[in-house]
Amino acid sequence: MAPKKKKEVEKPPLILGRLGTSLKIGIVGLPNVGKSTFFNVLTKSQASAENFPFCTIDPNESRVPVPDERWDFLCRYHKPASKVPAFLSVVDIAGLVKGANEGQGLGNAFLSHISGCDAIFHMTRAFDDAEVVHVEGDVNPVRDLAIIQEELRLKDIEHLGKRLGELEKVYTRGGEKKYKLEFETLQKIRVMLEDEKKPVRYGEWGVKEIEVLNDHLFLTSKPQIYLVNLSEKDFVRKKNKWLMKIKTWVNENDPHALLIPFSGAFELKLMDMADDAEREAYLKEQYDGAVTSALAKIVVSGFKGLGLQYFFTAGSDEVKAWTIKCGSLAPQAAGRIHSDFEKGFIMAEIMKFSDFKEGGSEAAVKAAGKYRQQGRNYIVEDGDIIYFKFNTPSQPKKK
Ligand SMILES: Nc1nc2c(ncn2[C@@H]2O[C@H](COP(=O)(O)OP(=O)(O)OP(=O)(O)O)[C@@H](O)[C@H]2O)c(=O)[nH]1
Ligand SMILES: [Mg+2]
Repeated sequence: MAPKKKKEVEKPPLILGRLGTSLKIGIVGLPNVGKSTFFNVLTKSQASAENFPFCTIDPNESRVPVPDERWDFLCRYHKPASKVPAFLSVVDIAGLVKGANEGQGLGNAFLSHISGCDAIFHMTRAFDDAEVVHVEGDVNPVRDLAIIQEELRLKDIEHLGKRLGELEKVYTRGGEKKYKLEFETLQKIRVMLEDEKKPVRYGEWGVKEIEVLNDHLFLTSKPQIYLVNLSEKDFVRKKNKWLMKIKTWVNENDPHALLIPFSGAFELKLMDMADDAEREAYLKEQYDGAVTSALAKIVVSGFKGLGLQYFFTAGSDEVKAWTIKCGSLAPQAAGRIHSDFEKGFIMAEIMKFSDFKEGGSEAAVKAAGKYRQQGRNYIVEDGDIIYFKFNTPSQPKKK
Protein backbone atom coordinates (compact mmCIF):
# COMPACT_ATOMS: atom_id res chain seq x y z
CA MET A 1 0.00 0.00 0.00
CA ALA A 2 1.33 3.39 -0.92
CA PRO A 3 2.29 5.47 2.09
CA LYS A 4 -0.36 7.92 3.07
CA LYS A 5 0.37 11.41 1.91
CA LYS A 6 0.77 13.80 4.77
CA LYS A 7 -2.16 16.13 4.56
CA GLU A 8 -1.14 19.75 4.49
CA VAL A 9 -3.14 21.49 7.14
CA GLU A 10 -3.26 25.22 6.75
CA LYS A 11 -2.85 26.69 10.19
CA PRO A 12 -4.32 30.02 11.14
CA PRO A 13 -1.71 32.54 12.25
CA LEU A 14 -0.62 32.40 15.88
CA ILE A 15 -2.26 34.94 18.09
CA LEU A 16 0.32 37.48 19.07
CA GLY A 17 -0.14 40.08 21.73
CA ARG A 18 -0.67 40.89 25.36
CA LEU A 19 -1.04 38.24 27.99
CA GLY A 20 -3.96 38.25 30.38
CA THR A 21 -7.64 38.43 29.74
CA SER A 22 -8.38 42.17 29.94
CA LEU A 23 -8.18 42.54 26.20
CA LYS A 24 -9.97 45.05 24.01
CA ILE A 25 -11.04 45.29 20.41
CA GLY A 26 -10.84 48.70 18.70
CA ILE A 27 -13.06 50.01 15.90
CA VAL A 28 -10.82 51.38 13.17
CA GLY A 29 -11.63 52.95 9.80
CA LEU A 30 -11.83 56.17 7.81
CA PRO A 31 -13.69 59.09 9.41
CA ASN A 32 -17.48 59.23 9.08
CA VAL A 33 -18.01 55.60 8.06
CA GLY A 34 -20.28 54.76 11.00
CA LYS A 35 -17.83 53.60 13.68
CA SER A 36 -19.45 55.48 16.57
CA THR A 37 -22.94 54.59 15.38
CA PHE A 38 -21.88 50.95 15.46
CA PHE A 39 -20.25 51.41 18.88
CA ASN A 40 -23.47 52.92 20.21
CA VAL A 41 -25.75 50.17 18.98
CA LEU A 42 -23.31 47.52 20.11
CA THR A 43 -22.72 48.79 23.63
CA LYS A 44 -25.95 50.78 24.07
CA SER A 45 -23.83 53.88 24.57
CA GLN A 46 -24.35 57.49 23.61
CA ALA A 47 -21.04 58.45 22.00
CA SER A 48 -21.31 61.39 19.56
CA ALA A 49 -21.97 60.10 16.06
CA GLU A 50 -22.55 63.11 13.81
CA ASN A 51 -22.23 63.69 10.12
CA PHE A 52 -18.77 65.22 10.01
CA PRO A 53 -15.32 63.67 9.82
CA PHE A 54 -13.35 63.48 13.08
CA CYS A 55 -16.47 63.67 15.18
CA THR A 56 -14.71 61.25 17.53
CA ILE A 57 -11.44 62.47 18.97
CA ASP A 58 -10.95 60.80 22.32
CA PRO A 59 -11.66 57.09 22.32
CA ASN A 60 -14.90 55.82 23.85
CA GLU A 61 -14.76 52.55 25.69
CA SER A 62 -17.49 50.23 26.83
CA ARG A 63 -18.24 46.57 27.21
CA VAL A 64 -20.94 44.36 25.84
CA PRO A 65 -22.15 40.97 27.10
CA VAL A 66 -21.18 38.07 24.85
CA PRO A 67 -24.42 36.36 23.83
CA ASP A 68 -24.40 32.63 24.47
CA GLU A 69 -27.30 30.18 24.43
CA ARG A 70 -25.42 27.88 26.79
CA TRP A 71 -25.19 30.62 29.41
CA ASP A 72 -28.90 31.42 28.87
CA PHE A 73 -29.75 27.75 29.36
CA LEU A 74 -27.72 27.51 32.57
CA CYS A 75 -29.43 30.62 33.94
CA ARG A 76 -32.88 29.23 33.11
CA TYR A 77 -31.94 25.93 34.71
CA HIS A 78 -30.41 27.18 37.97
CA LYS A 79 -32.35 30.44 38.36
CA PRO A 80 -29.34 31.82 40.24
CA ALA A 81 -29.25 34.92 42.41
CA SER A 82 -26.38 36.28 40.33
CA LYS A 83 -25.87 35.97 36.58
CA VAL A 84 -22.57 37.04 35.05
CA PRO A 85 -21.94 36.61 31.33
CA ALA A 86 -18.61 37.12 29.56
CA PHE A 87 -17.95 40.63 28.24
CA LEU A 88 -16.25 41.99 25.16
CA SER A 89 -14.49 45.34 25.70
CA VAL A 90 -14.84 47.62 22.71
CA VAL A 91 -13.09 50.92 21.96
CA ASP A 92 -14.43 53.45 19.46
CA ILE A 93 -11.38 55.15 17.92
CA ALA A 94 -10.99 58.37 15.95
CA GLY A 95 -11.10 58.12 12.15
CA LEU A 96 -7.87 57.44 10.35
CA VAL A 97 -6.96 59.18 7.07
CA LYS A 98 -4.32 58.86 4.38
CA GLY A 99 -1.04 60.31 5.65
CA ALA A 100 -2.08 59.96 9.31
CA ASN A 101 1.33 58.50 10.09
CA GLU A 102 2.80 61.82 8.93
CA GLY A 103 0.37 63.83 11.01
CA GLN A 104 -2.60 64.20 8.60
CA GLY A 105 -6.07 64.38 10.11
CA LEU A 106 -5.76 63.74 13.81
CA GLY A 107 -2.24 62.60 13.12
CA ASN A 108 -0.50 60.18 15.33
CA ALA A 109 -2.75 60.36 18.36
CA PHE A 110 -5.09 57.71 17.03
CA LEU A 111 -2.21 55.30 16.62
CA SER A 112 -1.61 55.07 20.33
CA HIS A 113 -5.32 54.32 20.69
CA ILE A 114 -5.01 51.43 18.26
CA SER A 115 -1.85 50.32 20.06
CA GLY A 116 -3.87 50.01 23.25
CA CYS A 117 -6.20 47.48 21.60
CA ASP A 118 -5.55 43.82 21.02
CA ALA A 119 -7.63 43.23 17.90
CA ILE A 120 -9.36 45.41 15.34
CA PHE A 121 -12.85 45.72 13.93
CA HIS A 122 -11.88 47.24 10.61
CA MET A 123 -14.96 49.08 9.44
CA THR A 124 -15.52 50.10 5.87
CA ARG A 125 -18.42 51.98 4.31
CA ALA A 126 -20.33 50.44 1.42
CA PHE A 127 -23.58 52.41 1.79
CA ASP A 128 -24.48 55.25 -0.54
CA ASP A 129 -25.81 58.38 1.08
CA ALA A 130 -25.11 61.71 -0.53
CA GLU A 131 -25.80 63.38 2.82
CA VAL A 132 -22.99 61.58 4.62
CA VAL A 133 -19.63 63.16 3.83
CA HIS A 134 -16.93 60.79 2.56
CA VAL A 135 -13.39 62.03 3.17
CA GLU A 136 -12.18 60.48 -0.09
CA GLY A 137 -15.00 62.04 -2.11
CA ASP A 138 -16.85 58.86 -3.08
CA VAL A 139 -17.73 55.42 -1.79
CA ASN A 140 -15.02 52.88 -2.59
CA PRO A 141 -14.48 50.44 0.27
CA VAL A 142 -11.68 48.54 -1.46
CA ARG A 143 -9.63 51.70 -1.80
CA ASP A 144 -10.46 52.59 1.80
CA LEU A 145 -9.38 49.20 3.16
CA ALA A 146 -6.03 49.65 1.41
CA ILE A 147 -5.62 53.17 2.83
CA ILE A 148 -6.06 51.98 6.40
CA GLN A 149 -3.88 48.94 5.91
CA GLU A 150 -1.14 51.11 4.47
CA GLU A 151 -1.29 53.56 7.38
CA LEU A 152 -0.90 50.74 9.87
CA ARG A 153 2.02 49.31 7.91
CA LEU A 154 3.77 52.68 7.64
CA LYS A 155 3.36 53.30 11.34
CA ASP A 156 4.90 49.91 12.09
CA ILE A 157 7.81 50.73 9.78
CA GLU A 158 8.34 53.99 11.61
CA HIS A 159 8.37 52.25 15.00
CA LEU A 160 10.67 49.57 13.63
CA GLY A 161 13.09 52.12 12.18
CA LYS A 162 13.39 53.90 15.52
CA ARG A 163 14.13 50.71 17.43
CA LEU A 164 16.56 49.39 14.80
CA GLY A 165 18.39 52.73 15.05
CA GLU A 166 18.80 52.20 18.78
CA LEU A 167 19.87 48.60 18.31
CA GLU A 168 22.42 49.73 15.74
CA LYS A 169 24.18 51.57 18.57
CA VAL A 170 24.00 48.96 21.29
CA TYR A 171 24.17 45.75 19.25
CA THR A 172 25.81 46.28 15.85
CA ARG A 173 28.39 48.74 17.09
CA GLY A 174 28.23 48.19 20.82
CA GLY A 175 28.34 44.40 20.54
CA GLU A 176 25.90 43.81 23.39
CA LYS A 177 24.89 40.21 22.79
CA LYS A 178 21.62 40.34 24.71
CA TYR A 179 20.07 42.31 21.83
CA LYS A 180 20.87 39.63 19.22
CA LEU A 181 17.44 37.99 19.18
CA GLU A 182 15.58 41.28 19.09
CA PHE A 183 17.81 42.63 16.33
CA GLU A 184 17.42 39.53 14.17
CA THR A 185 13.68 39.34 14.71
CA LEU A 186 13.24 43.00 13.83
CA GLN A 187 15.31 42.50 10.67
CA LYS A 188 12.91 39.75 9.64
CA ILE A 189 10.01 42.07 10.35
CA ARG A 190 11.64 44.77 8.26
CA VAL A 191 11.74 42.44 5.27
CA MET A 192 8.08 41.55 5.74
CA LEU A 193 6.84 45.09 6.17
CA GLU A 194 9.05 46.92 3.70
CA ASP A 195 9.90 44.41 1.00
CA GLU A 196 6.99 41.98 1.03
CA LYS A 197 4.47 44.58 2.27
CA LYS A 198 2.86 41.96 4.48
CA PRO A 199 1.34 42.47 7.93
CA VAL A 200 3.40 41.14 10.84
CA ARG A 201 0.68 38.65 11.83
CA TYR A 202 1.39 36.66 8.67
CA GLY A 203 4.99 35.87 9.59
CA GLU A 204 6.21 32.45 10.71
CA TRP A 205 7.41 33.06 14.23
CA GLY A 206 9.21 30.88 16.74
CA VAL A 207 8.43 31.01 20.44
CA LYS A 208 11.39 33.31 21.22
CA GLU A 209 10.50 35.63 18.37
CA ILE A 210 6.96 35.87 19.64
CA GLU A 211 8.36 37.16 22.93
CA VAL A 212 10.06 39.95 20.99
CA LEU A 213 6.89 40.65 19.02
CA ASN A 214 4.90 40.79 22.22
CA ASP A 215 7.25 43.45 23.57
CA HIS A 216 6.61 45.60 20.52
CA LEU A 217 2.95 44.92 19.72
CA PHE A 218 3.04 46.01 16.09
CA LEU A 219 -0.23 47.38 14.74
CA THR A 220 -0.19 44.90 11.86
CA SER A 221 0.24 42.02 14.31
CA LYS A 222 -3.29 42.58 15.64
CA PRO A 223 -5.99 40.28 14.26
CA GLN A 224 -8.64 42.05 12.20
CA ILE A 225 -12.30 41.40 11.56
CA TYR A 226 -13.71 43.29 8.59
CA LEU A 227 -17.11 44.91 9.04
CA VAL A 228 -18.88 46.18 5.95
CA ASN A 229 -21.46 48.88 6.67
CA LEU A 230 -24.34 48.48 4.20
CA SER A 231 -27.68 50.19 3.75
CA GLU A 232 -30.62 48.36 5.32
CA LYS A 233 -31.86 47.38 1.86
CA ASP A 234 -28.53 45.83 0.82
CA PHE A 235 -28.04 44.11 4.16
CA VAL A 236 -31.45 42.53 3.93
CA ARG A 237 -31.05 41.29 0.36
CA LYS A 238 -27.39 40.33 1.02
CA LYS A 239 -26.38 42.16 -2.11
CA ASN A 240 -24.11 45.10 -2.71
CA LYS A 241 -21.89 45.87 -5.66
CA TRP A 242 -18.81 46.08 -3.43
CA LEU A 243 -19.20 42.90 -1.44
CA MET A 244 -17.44 40.54 -3.87
CA LYS A 245 -14.63 43.02 -4.40
CA ILE A 246 -14.17 43.42 -0.66
CA LYS A 247 -14.14 39.64 -0.25
CA THR A 248 -11.45 39.35 -2.91
CA TRP A 249 -9.38 42.07 -1.24
CA VAL A 250 -9.64 40.37 2.16
CA ASN A 251 -8.78 36.97 0.67
CA GLU A 252 -5.68 38.42 -0.91
CA ASN A 253 -4.55 40.59 1.96
CA ASP A 254 -5.80 38.86 5.09
CA PRO A 255 -6.86 35.36 4.07
CA HIS A 256 -7.70 34.08 7.54
CA ALA A 257 -9.82 37.05 8.50
CA LEU A 258 -13.58 37.15 8.88
CA LEU A 259 -15.73 39.53 6.91
CA ILE A 260 -19.11 40.42 8.35
CA PRO A 261 -21.67 42.59 6.53
CA PHE A 262 -24.01 44.60 8.73
CA SER A 263 -26.02 47.78 8.55
CA GLY A 264 -25.58 50.62 11.00
CA ALA A 265 -28.84 52.21 9.87
CA PHE A 266 -30.78 48.96 10.38
CA GLU A 267 -29.22 48.26 13.80
CA LEU A 268 -29.98 51.83 14.87
CA LYS A 269 -33.60 51.42 13.83
CA LEU A 270 -33.90 48.21 15.87
CA MET A 271 -32.21 49.80 18.88
CA ASP A 272 -34.59 52.75 18.85
CA MET A 273 -37.62 50.47 19.16
CA ALA A 274 -39.23 50.21 22.57
CA ASP A 275 -38.65 46.53 23.28
CA ASP A 276 -38.00 43.05 21.87
CA ALA A 277 -41.68 42.58 21.07
CA GLU A 278 -41.68 45.65 18.83
CA ARG A 279 -38.44 44.53 17.17
CA GLU A 280 -39.82 41.08 16.50
CA ALA A 281 -43.05 42.49 15.11
CA TYR A 282 -41.08 44.75 12.76
CA LEU A 283 -38.83 41.95 11.52
CA LYS A 284 -41.80 39.65 11.03
CA GLU A 285 -43.85 42.21 9.19
CA GLN A 286 -41.06 43.57 7.00
CA TYR A 287 -38.98 40.48 6.34
CA ASP A 288 -41.13 37.57 7.42
CA GLY A 289 -38.65 36.86 10.22
CA ALA A 290 -35.85 36.01 7.76
CA VAL A 291 -33.57 38.87 8.82
CA THR A 292 -31.94 39.42 12.18
CA SER A 293 -29.43 41.80 13.70
CA ALA A 294 -25.77 41.02 12.93
CA LEU A 295 -24.58 42.26 16.32
CA ALA A 296 -24.53 38.90 18.13
CA LYS A 297 -22.33 37.38 15.46
CA ILE A 298 -20.01 40.38 15.53
CA VAL A 299 -19.60 40.27 19.32
CA VAL A 300 -18.90 36.54 19.36
CA SER A 301 -16.39 36.88 16.51
CA GLY A 302 -14.67 39.81 18.21
CA PHE A 303 -14.31 37.83 21.42
CA LYS A 304 -12.83 34.85 19.56
CA GLY A 305 -10.64 37.21 17.55
CA LEU A 306 -9.00 38.26 20.81
CA GLY A 307 -8.05 34.63 21.42
CA LEU A 308 -10.44 34.43 24.36
CA GLN A 309 -12.94 31.83 25.49
CA TYR A 310 -14.72 31.03 28.73
CA PHE A 311 -15.73 28.27 31.05
CA PHE A 312 -18.75 28.25 33.34
CA THR A 313 -19.31 27.83 37.02
CA ALA A 314 -22.96 27.14 37.65
CA GLY A 315 -25.18 26.69 40.68
CA SER A 316 -28.13 28.24 42.44
CA ASP A 317 -25.98 31.12 43.80
CA GLU A 318 -24.40 32.12 40.56
CA VAL A 319 -24.02 31.24 36.91
CA LYS A 320 -20.86 32.84 35.64
CA ALA A 321 -18.78 32.79 32.47
CA TRP A 322 -15.05 33.14 33.28
CA THR A 323 -12.90 34.54 30.52
CA ILE A 324 -9.61 32.79 29.82
CA LYS A 325 -7.09 32.72 27.00
CA CYS A 326 -7.59 29.86 24.55
CA GLY A 327 -5.22 27.06 25.49
CA SER A 328 -5.28 27.79 29.25
CA LEU A 329 -4.56 24.88 31.57
CA ALA A 330 -6.98 23.91 34.35
CA PRO A 331 -4.93 25.52 37.19
CA GLN A 332 -4.70 28.80 35.23
CA ALA A 333 -8.44 28.73 34.73
CA ALA A 334 -8.89 28.09 38.45
CA GLY A 335 -6.66 31.10 39.11
CA ARG A 336 -9.22 33.33 37.37
CA ILE A 337 -11.61 32.62 40.23
CA HIS A 338 -9.08 33.01 43.01
CA SER A 339 -5.30 32.78 43.18
CA ASP A 340 -5.71 30.21 46.00
CA PHE A 341 -7.58 27.94 43.59
CA GLU A 342 -4.51 27.93 41.36
CA LYS A 343 -1.95 27.53 44.16
CA GLY A 344 -3.81 24.74 45.89
CA PHE A 345 -5.21 23.14 42.72
CA ILE A 346 -6.11 19.47 43.14
CA MET A 347 -8.39 18.75 40.20
CA ALA A 348 -11.09 20.11 37.94
CA GLU A 349 -14.39 18.27 37.72
CA ILE A 350 -15.75 18.85 34.26
CA MET A 351 -19.08 18.51 32.55
CA LYS A 352 -19.44 19.25 28.88
CA PHE A 353 -22.36 21.57 28.31
CA SER A 354 -23.88 19.26 25.67
CA ASP A 355 -23.81 16.34 28.14
CA PHE A 356 -25.47 18.46 30.80
CA LYS A 357 -28.18 19.64 28.44
CA GLU A 358 -28.79 16.15 27.13
CA GLY A 359 -28.76 14.50 30.56
CA GLY A 360 -30.86 17.18 32.16
CA SER A 361 -29.00 17.17 35.49
CA GLU A 362 -25.59 16.77 37.07
CA ALA A 363 -26.67 13.39 38.48
CA ALA A 364 -27.62 12.16 35.00
CA VAL A 365 -24.22 13.22 33.65
CA LYS A 366 -22.52 11.35 36.48
CA ALA A 367 -24.67 8.27 35.93
CA ALA A 368 -23.71 8.28 32.26
CA GLY A 369 -20.02 8.31 33.25
CA LYS A 370 -19.49 11.66 31.56
CA TYR A 371 -18.53 13.68 34.62
CA ARG A 372 -14.74 13.81 34.34
CA GLN A 373 -11.98 14.54 36.78
CA GLN A 374 -9.06 16.30 35.15
CA GLY A 375 -5.59 17.14 36.41
CA ARG A 376 -3.28 20.10 36.01
CA ASN A 377 -2.39 19.37 32.38
CA TYR A 378 -5.96 19.53 31.17
CA ILE A 379 -6.48 22.24 28.55
CA VAL A 380 -9.81 23.86 29.31
CA GLU A 381 -12.30 23.84 26.45
CA ASP A 382 -14.77 26.55 25.61
CA GLY A 383 -18.03 26.10 27.51
CA ASP A 384 -16.77 23.53 30.02
CA ILE A 385 -18.79 23.58 33.23
CA ILE A 386 -16.19 23.28 35.97
CA TYR A 387 -16.07 22.61 39.67
CA PHE A 388 -12.56 23.04 41.08
CA LYS A 389 -11.18 21.14 44.04
CA PHE A 390 -8.30 22.74 45.85
CA ASN A 391 -6.38 22.76 49.14
CA THR A 392 -6.67 25.91 51.17
CA PRO A 393 -3.13 27.23 51.49
CA SER A 394 -1.97 27.14 55.11
CA GLN A 395 -2.10 30.47 56.85
CA PRO A 396 1.26 31.95 57.92
CA LYS A 397 1.70 31.28 61.66
CA LYS A 398 1.30 34.24 63.93
CA LYS A 399 4.21 34.87 66.23
N1 LIG B 1 -27.05 56.15 5.72
C1 LIG B 1 -26.32 55.73 6.72
N2 LIG B 1 -25.71 56.61 7.49
C2 LIG B 1 -24.96 56.16 8.51
C3 LIG B 1 -24.79 54.78 8.80
N3 LIG B 1 -23.98 54.65 9.86
C4 LIG B 1 -23.64 55.91 10.22
N4 LIG B 1 -24.23 56.82 9.41
C5 LIG B 1 -24.14 58.27 9.48
O1 LIG B 1 -22.81 58.65 9.18
C6 LIG B 1 -22.42 59.77 9.97
C7 LIG B 1 -21.14 59.44 10.70
O2 LIG B 1 -21.37 58.42 11.61
P1 LIG B 1 -20.39 58.14 12.83
O3 LIG B 1 -20.90 56.90 13.47
O4 LIG B 1 -20.20 59.35 13.66
O5 LIG B 1 -19.04 57.84 12.01
P2 LIG B 1 -17.56 57.63 12.59
O6 LIG B 1 -16.94 56.63 11.71
O7 LIG B 1 -17.59 57.37 14.05
O8 LIG B 1 -16.91 59.05 12.29
P3 LIG B 1 -15.62 59.77 12.99
O9 LIG B 1 -15.78 59.70 14.46
O10 LIG B 1 -15.69 61.15 12.48
O11 LIG B 1 -14.44 59.02 12.49
C8 LIG B 1 -23.60 60.06 10.90
O12 LIG B 1 -24.34 61.11 10.34
C9 LIG B 1 -24.38 58.78 10.89
O13 LIG B 1 -25.75 59.00 11.12
C10 LIG B 1 -25.48 53.86 7.97
O14 LIG B 1 -25.42 52.65 8.15
N5 LIG B 1 -26.22 54.39 6.94
MG1 LIG C 1 -16.77 58.38 15.58
